[in-house]
Amino acid sequence: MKRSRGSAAAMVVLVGLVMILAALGCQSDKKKGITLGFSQIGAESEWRTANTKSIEEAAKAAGIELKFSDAQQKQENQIKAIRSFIAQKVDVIAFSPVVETGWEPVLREAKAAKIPVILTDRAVDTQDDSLWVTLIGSDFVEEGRRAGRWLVEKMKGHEGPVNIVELQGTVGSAPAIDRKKGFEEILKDKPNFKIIRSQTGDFTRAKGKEVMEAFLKAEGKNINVLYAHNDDMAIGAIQAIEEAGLQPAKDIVIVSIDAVKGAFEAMKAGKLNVTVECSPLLGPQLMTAVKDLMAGKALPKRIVTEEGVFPMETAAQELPKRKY
Ligand code: GYE
Repeated sequence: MKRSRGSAAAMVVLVGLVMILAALGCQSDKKKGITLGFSQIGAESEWRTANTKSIEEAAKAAGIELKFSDAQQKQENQIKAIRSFIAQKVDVIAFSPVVETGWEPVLREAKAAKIPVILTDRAVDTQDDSLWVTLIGSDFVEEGRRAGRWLVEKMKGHEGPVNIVELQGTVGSAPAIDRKKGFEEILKDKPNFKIIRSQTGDFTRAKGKEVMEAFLKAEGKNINVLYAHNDDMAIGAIQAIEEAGLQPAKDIVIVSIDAVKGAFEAMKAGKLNVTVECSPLLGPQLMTAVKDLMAGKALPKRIVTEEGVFPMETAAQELPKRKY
């Protein structure tokens, strides 16, 4: 009797021990997993939705827990999302900043909490570069130059002025600032090329159409070229051009950036002249960077995506190969 009571007590202790060990094991398993907080800009374009998909799929494939937040193109929402990631103590924060300025306070909060921050797609304008680890994305100035170089070639032999209207991306965003800069850099010593009107279409089809309507109303047949900072705005503008009784890609040469499927379809239909590639498929590179960071590896300050230029003639051949 005595003995069996003793062994029952030992059993209880043993079971207790096993339970404690299991709980500890569970905790350390949890610790092993990486949590990434990602603040996305919104869903303003075909590019952006492809970018979101790439990040979600790559996180899954890498076994990284993703906390995803959509800011609906508002900086204040991105700041809120970053603060909530800090409160949740995620391992790494990544975000695609809608505009370049205004990030220092929240980035300092992340730094104080010792949470590393990776920028994807767009740059920030901060005095202190130690507030972020690396920027993964395209060289937007070079994309603007590529658009400009293609246009100069295309207009060779054109007599008289080349009047350009420009649909800019979101005001204050890195791609809008840089794509304008690169394009103007190529045209600055070509006096016959003139940007006669330039306005933002906020990277959306609806705004692209609306602003192009205004351009057409003001300038009519005076317009030789449309330079759109992304394909969605170009596609919206094509509608406006057709509704005004003009032929897109013939009466008005159209140059845009991104190289999303919609642009290849427009080129195949003979309505868009060229698109400069900007890849949204940043997910795999981001997950590699997150893992490297957690493994204590040093990352380069800049990770640049490789991209090309696709004129109309290549559309039929390229379209089936496009992944976004
Ligand atoms: O070109 C545009 C999107 O930041 C590169 O944002 C990105 C841009 C892209 O809305 O379509």
